[in-house]
Amino acid sequence: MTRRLAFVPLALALLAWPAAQASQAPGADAPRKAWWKEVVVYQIYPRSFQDSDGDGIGDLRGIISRLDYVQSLGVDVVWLNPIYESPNDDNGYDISDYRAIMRQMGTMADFDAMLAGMHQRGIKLVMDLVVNHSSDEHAWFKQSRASRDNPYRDYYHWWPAERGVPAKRWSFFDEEANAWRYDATTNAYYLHYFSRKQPDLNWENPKLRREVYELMKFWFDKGVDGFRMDVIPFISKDTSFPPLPASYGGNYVAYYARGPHLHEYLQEMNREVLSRYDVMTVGEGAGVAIEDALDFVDEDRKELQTFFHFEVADWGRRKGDFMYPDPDNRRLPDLKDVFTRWDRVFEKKGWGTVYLGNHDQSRMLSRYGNDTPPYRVASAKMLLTLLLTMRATPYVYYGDELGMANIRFREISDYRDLQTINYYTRLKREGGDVAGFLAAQAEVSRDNGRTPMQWTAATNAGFSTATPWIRVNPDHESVNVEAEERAPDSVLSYFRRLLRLRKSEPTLVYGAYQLLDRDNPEVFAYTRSLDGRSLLVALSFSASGGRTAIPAGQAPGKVLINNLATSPVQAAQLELAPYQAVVLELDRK
Ligand code: TEU
Repeated sequence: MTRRLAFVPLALALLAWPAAQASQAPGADAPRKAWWKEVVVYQIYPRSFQDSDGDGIGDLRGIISRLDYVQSLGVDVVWLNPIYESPNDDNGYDISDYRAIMRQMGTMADFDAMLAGMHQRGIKLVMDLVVNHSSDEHAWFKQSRASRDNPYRDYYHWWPAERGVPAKRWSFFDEEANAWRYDATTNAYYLHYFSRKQPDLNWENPKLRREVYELMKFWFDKGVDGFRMDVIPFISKDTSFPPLPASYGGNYVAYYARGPHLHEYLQEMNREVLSRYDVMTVGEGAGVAIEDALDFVDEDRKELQTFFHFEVADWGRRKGDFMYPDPDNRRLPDLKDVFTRWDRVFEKKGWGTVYLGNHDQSRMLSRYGNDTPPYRVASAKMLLTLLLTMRATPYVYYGDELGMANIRFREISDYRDLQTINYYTRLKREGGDVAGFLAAQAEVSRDNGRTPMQWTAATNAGFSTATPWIRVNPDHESVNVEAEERAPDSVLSYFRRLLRLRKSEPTLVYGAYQLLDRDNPEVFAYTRSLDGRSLLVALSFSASGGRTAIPAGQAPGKVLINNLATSPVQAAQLELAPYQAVVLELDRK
């Protein structure tokens, strides 16, 4: 199946044009309609979803065997983290061959079968595009490092050592937090924003950009439906590598996200590749300031469709060091402000995304909800309600539909993630507080979000017949698909109902968002309105429930969904039980 728009005959395209215009949402200011605004995306971390060949690592045949389950959720799109050939320094985010499947994941034939199986079920596939950097084991880098006059030398960023030590660049994963690595073969330093095994590709070289566009076409021509673009704002660099400008106040990530030719390259990518296919794009907007956000997704600029911002992910974590939680940065009104300010950005142009968990975050339930026994089910349902009632494309992370929680490792030997391990190594060498760091990571490490999918109460949770690559959460004995399928009041059953509600209510997709009761420390309440229809969403973020008023001039109408059996409606106000979530119609008085 090829969806190259260039192949659509002109007459057909002209016929389709007025229809596309007619389907626009009414009202000059309402967002334009598009299929990728209406979908719900389910993210699968392939290493941890289902192992089929007994090596303890999830794989493509495993995913194929679970496609009926994915379809039963009602989701429209699967986003799959990288499955390309990789030495797995960073679990596939270090790619050594962009056109091959990682051996542990299976073969290209398995991939083709998986994609066909998804399409048969009406599910689209979004792949991960990791092109800010490659693996140091990629053939390009092997060539590049071999000699200074190698034709691939300029595929990466090199700083000749005779010019002295290059200006500091901070690295996310390096054992010394240093993004320059000296390589003796050619007496030069290479740049790596991530690990030493993830050298940054040189986008200032047009040959490299052409290679990227060709590999994107390779996957689109296979029928892939879109890309999630890893740290895409980092691609362009000032290759004079000056010291960090003082105006950044030490914030390297913000600097990385503002390279001199970034938008030029995104427009080129759109022209050369994206505009030729009917696909979806979501950039990982690491480091992007809110005032720069629209530049990436304004339709008129022809760059990307959407991106992930980091302000919800940063809430609850220490400013300036996301490896630590921060109890003083957990006020509900601040979280509401994040949602409200980002909704405003895309009010007239562009479009947003919403996520509460992914493979780089600890579990949604443990971070924003309450995973203690009396509240875990209600708060997991409440958070899913938030996800599916925002004006933005929702991304649901595997296992969050069950209420999976943080595993909270105690020992450094339990961890598999280089981010935690390398930070620990540095702290230990510097004589830092490693016990404090381990306590922090138990709450916020990425490995919390990477434990195996919980299918059953059996050994290894039905994920694998072998010892899994990372430990299974012991709570799988009660939190698992099999048990939740049987229980009508489970998180899973609620999620399916909620998803049907989202899909049947255009108001939840396109309706204007209005925050209510901003200073309420317990309840997050807002309305969504479209074409005279108004819905009220009220969410308790508190173990003591909370109350909020029905907006003046309105009366509570039909309750569309409620995560608890008790009704919160009390005349002119809602009295919410702990972690209660409700969506109801508002009638004009
Ligand atoms: O993440 C980039 C990124 O900004 C993360 O390092 C994030 O800040 C951090 O993990 C929060 O805990 C992307 C991928 O999503 C991540 O999995 C990769 O490790 C990274 O790029 C390098 O490719």
